[in-house]
Amino acid sequence: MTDAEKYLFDVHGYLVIENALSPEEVEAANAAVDHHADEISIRPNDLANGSTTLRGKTGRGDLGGMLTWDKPHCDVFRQMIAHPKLTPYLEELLGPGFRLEGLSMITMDEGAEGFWFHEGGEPFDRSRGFLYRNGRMYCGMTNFAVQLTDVGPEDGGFACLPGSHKANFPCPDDIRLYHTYKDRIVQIPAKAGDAVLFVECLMHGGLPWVAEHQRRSVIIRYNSGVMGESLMGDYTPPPFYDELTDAQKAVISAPQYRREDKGSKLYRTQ
Ligand SMILES: O=C(O)CCC(=O)C(=O)O
Repeated sequence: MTDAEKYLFDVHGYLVIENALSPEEVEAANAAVDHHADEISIRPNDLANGSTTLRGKTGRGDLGGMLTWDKPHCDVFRQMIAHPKLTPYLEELLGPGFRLEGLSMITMDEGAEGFWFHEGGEPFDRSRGFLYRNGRMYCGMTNFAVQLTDVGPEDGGFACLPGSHKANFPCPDDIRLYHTYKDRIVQIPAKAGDAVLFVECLMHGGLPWVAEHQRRSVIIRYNSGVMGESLMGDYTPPPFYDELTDAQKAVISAPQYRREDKGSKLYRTQ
């Protein structure tokens, strides 16, 4: 992560990583989604949560299970979970031993509703926080929205209030519902293959999708190795675990403590 990227992520709570996927990876992911298009489940048009400015004609689409799809369709999604263009950001923000907490996809067709603005720095959430301490950032849940289709500046889709990951006061509901101070909310344009990195405690949501082409964003969630939000009961590796590379296995792990370099040789003798 460059100094400029650290500065921008600290100030805004998000960053656009251009060309995270190659054109071949984007093509493979879109072909896989096309093949599984009948599995996209259209939500019941309720994410606007009563907002008159976020409502749409239809619900957005959700798709999951990509890591378990038959080959070759699963391959590019398995590459994404430990992608060399993306893991350096996770190492910086989550530290060694970061864990995958989920991979799913959002689709939006023209007229699909937006998503009310949720999360934000207040109240502080142990699993979804953001801290700066002793020269580095410490994040809780941290996500990539990997774009499989272009997102133009007026298209809609992922939007946020930059800097809200550091909020100290509760956000008023009329701002969350996009009824007031709309000019403070930023919709993030990106090209197919770009990844929007954002910390979950950034207040974020979605604007209604107005473009003619389908929005396709792969949402990949991680947390530090000690957090286990998406884990219930005993940890069981997924059935496809043995098919993964070592780097991919490393992110599919039970919560664990990995001691970071604490600077003193005394720690290394224990
Ligand atoms: O990208 C969007 O439409 C909203 C995503 C979102 O709210 C989330 O990932 O929590």
